[in-house]
Amino acid sequence: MASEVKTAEQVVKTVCPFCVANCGMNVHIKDGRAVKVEGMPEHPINKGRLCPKGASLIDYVYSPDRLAYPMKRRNGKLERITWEEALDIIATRLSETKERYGPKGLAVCQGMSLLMHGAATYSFIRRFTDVYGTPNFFSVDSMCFRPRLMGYVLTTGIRAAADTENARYVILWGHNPNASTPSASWSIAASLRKGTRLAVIDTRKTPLAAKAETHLQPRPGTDCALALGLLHVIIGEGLYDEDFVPKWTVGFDRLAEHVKRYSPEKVTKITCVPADKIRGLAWTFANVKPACILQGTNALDQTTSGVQTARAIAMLQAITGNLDVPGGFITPPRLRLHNLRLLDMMEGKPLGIDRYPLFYETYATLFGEGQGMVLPDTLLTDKPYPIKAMIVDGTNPLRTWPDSRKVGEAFRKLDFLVVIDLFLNETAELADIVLPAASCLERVDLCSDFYSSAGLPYVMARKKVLQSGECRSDMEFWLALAKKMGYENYFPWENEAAVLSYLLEPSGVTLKQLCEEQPGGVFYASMKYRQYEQRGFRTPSGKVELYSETLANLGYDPMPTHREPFESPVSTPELASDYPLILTSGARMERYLHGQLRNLPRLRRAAPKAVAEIHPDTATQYGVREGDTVTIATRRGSIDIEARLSKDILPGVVSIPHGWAEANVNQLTELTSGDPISGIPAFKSMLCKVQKASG
Ligand SMILES: Nc1nc2c(c(=O)[nH]1)N[C@H]1C(S)=C(S)[C@@H](COP(=O)(O)OP(=O)(O)OC[C@H]3O[C@@H](n4cnc5c(=O)[nH]c(N)nc54)[C@H](O)[C@@H]3O)O[C@H]1N2
Ligand SMILES: Nc1nc2c(c(=O)[nH]1)N[C@H]1C(S)=C(S)[C@@H](COP(=O)(O)OP(=O)(O)OC[C@H]3O[C@@H](n4cnc5c(=O)[nH]c(N)nc54)[C@H](O)[C@@H]3O)O[C@H]1N2
Ligand code: SF4
Ligand SMILES: [Mo]
Repeated sequence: MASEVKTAEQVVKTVCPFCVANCGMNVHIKDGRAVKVEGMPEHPINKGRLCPKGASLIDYVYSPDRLAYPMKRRNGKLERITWEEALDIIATRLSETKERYGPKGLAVCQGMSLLMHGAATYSFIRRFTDVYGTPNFFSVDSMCFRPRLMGYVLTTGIRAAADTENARYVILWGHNPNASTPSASWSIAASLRKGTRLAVIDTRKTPLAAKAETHLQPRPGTDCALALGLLHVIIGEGLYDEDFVPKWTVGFDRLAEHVKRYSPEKVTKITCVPADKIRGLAWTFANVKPACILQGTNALDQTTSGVQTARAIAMLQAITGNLDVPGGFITPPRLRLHNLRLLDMMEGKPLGIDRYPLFYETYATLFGEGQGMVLPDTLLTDKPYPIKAMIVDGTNPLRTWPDSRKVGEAFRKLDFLVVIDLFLNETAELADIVLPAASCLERVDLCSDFYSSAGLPYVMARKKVLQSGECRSDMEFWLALAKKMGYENYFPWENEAAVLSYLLEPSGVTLKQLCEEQPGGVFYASMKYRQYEQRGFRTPSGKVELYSETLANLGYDPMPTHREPFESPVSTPELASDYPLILTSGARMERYLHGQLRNLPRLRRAAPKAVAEIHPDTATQYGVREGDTVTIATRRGSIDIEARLSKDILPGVVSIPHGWAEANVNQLTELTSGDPISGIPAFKSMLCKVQKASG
């Protein structure tokens, strides 16, 4: 019998790329192939577990439809070219664009996956846009969690986070971690077993709502009113922290006056939540300490009151004395990295900032990007100036941005479009140049913003263990392009590892440590509490700003005020007679990441189709039965989708997940419909109608 030659299996520690939880993984490599993936038992976030997405990493990395080499469009068809040719073409076209239209004629769009590369790739791309001179950089922040950050910073000066692990009482507000951050749902379930008390505020009965002691089900887009109702009870009944409030807040009297208008009975009329539930929640939240509110990553942001709702949620925690205490609303330390930005080289401000100035910068927090939701109009009209070239990195605007039809029309007008991705998505189908991106096992990068609910001060590196076709990491692409453009002076690094080593210098952690000595990760700081006692809050007044002079000066409401959604039975009653139902979109599905992962059979089998969730009473009203194909229409367009009847959703509301090519809910959504302060689209509250599809 021939003896088998066995090579030892190597186990590499890395970080899952599929959601903000950043779970640790052990990937087994044998004969140059990744053969198995498991959760890393000693990892502080997932403690050995993986959700179905993470467990599918090997299928993802080896999926047969991955891009393997650069391509160029010739006579409408994509043809293989070399990296050298691709970089030459891009460099030439970018130089021509700059000559003809100035640096602003180039826009760069970055997706959610790139955020999961950690801070390094992001700031590296920004260095490129700075040196080129274009301010027109847009990320998914234009649609995602930015209102929450802006609201927290406007109120407390910090990007606070909820410390659910140490809290005795937790409110989950517009958040279903079982789908969107499974590892957070595991830790909340563990806390419940230890006696933590839980309330859930969600339009649907989520798995944790079923376990919570109270579940409030507001009409979509009315959470700001609900928060004001809670403040009404807490202030009216004197349940606030009498030491903290006078010492550390400004505008308390004005807030007390303001919330008098939001009695529980009045709030019931707006939100559909019974008044006794509002009183009960306010009372418990104010009395059980420490307590915190874990706000979903975007559900409340994607409404007309995004920033103001986040402000009210910050205030609830501040006035009850839960700010910056263990188990409360805390400030996670951040990894200190070199700043790669060269802001002086950027020409002017990005698009959208004249309309949404705080989106660019809120106090000392420089977000520094444009509001991408105005970009399609600019592409279509050349106003205020032409943007003719675009590089799209790790995002698929034709599926994930609102009003897909208009976005497609706008992108087709570009003179030159480059897409770098792992797959040929709809946006890549329009591109002049398509580049193959490396997966997380084919690149080195840093992961530092660990999403335990409170943001763990932990850093871990991903290691390059495979090479797939001619794929290159995003950072390698931008580095090669910078060199091709003649920017060596600003990009002196030889490769990714050199960039990362440089970036890490101020952190006290080295790349060698993360790759070789402590590949499972390093705690880089310890948590600190009540930091405001030394230096005050980083707001203009140095205190928690219940009343915001900054907002008042810009013409916004200085205190959180409920604004009806841009379309609702209350704000647009005539429209509601034609479109009588409320549509909320984008509740996460555990198996998929936005538009991704549906190509993996092991994930697809259990969730093969897009479905719209509708309450049985509402379905009966429209003659719809379980499994029927229905046409759902808004003013923007219509899609056909299967109906799933569920008592878990509020009657009169339809919930459709995003990311499905064959039933793209973004044919129904609108670009500039949402929050007047941040410009985030109102994905979570629109008007729609439902009928059984013909044929
Ligand atoms: N599996 C998976 N995980 C993901 C993602 C993914 O695509 N797939 N995407 C990642 C990204 S980028 C993000 S931003 C996060 C999003 O994360 P979250 O915003 O936390 O999204 P969900 O966990 O789906 O929770 C949203 C909940 O809000 C409820 N809801 C909808 N409208 C309203 C409303 O008006 N008021 C209230 N109170 N509730 C409402 C929905 O029913 C849903 O249960 O998820 C991240 N994680
Ligand atoms: N209606 C509705 N629409 C929504 C939302 C909603 O709730 N409702 N949510 C919005 C939110 S919060 C977000 S964050 C956006 C997300 O929007 P996108 O970021 O556009 O979402 P994805 O579908 O994940 O697209 C990412 C693309 O990046 C590619 N990719 C993955 N990893 C890498 C990588 O390492 N490098 C490169 N170059 N490419 C990579 C994937 O193959 C995919 O084609 O969607 C938004 N759209
Ligand atoms: S919870 Fe998120 S990070 Fe963890 S395995 Fe699942 S997708 Fe990956
Ligand atoms: Mo997001």
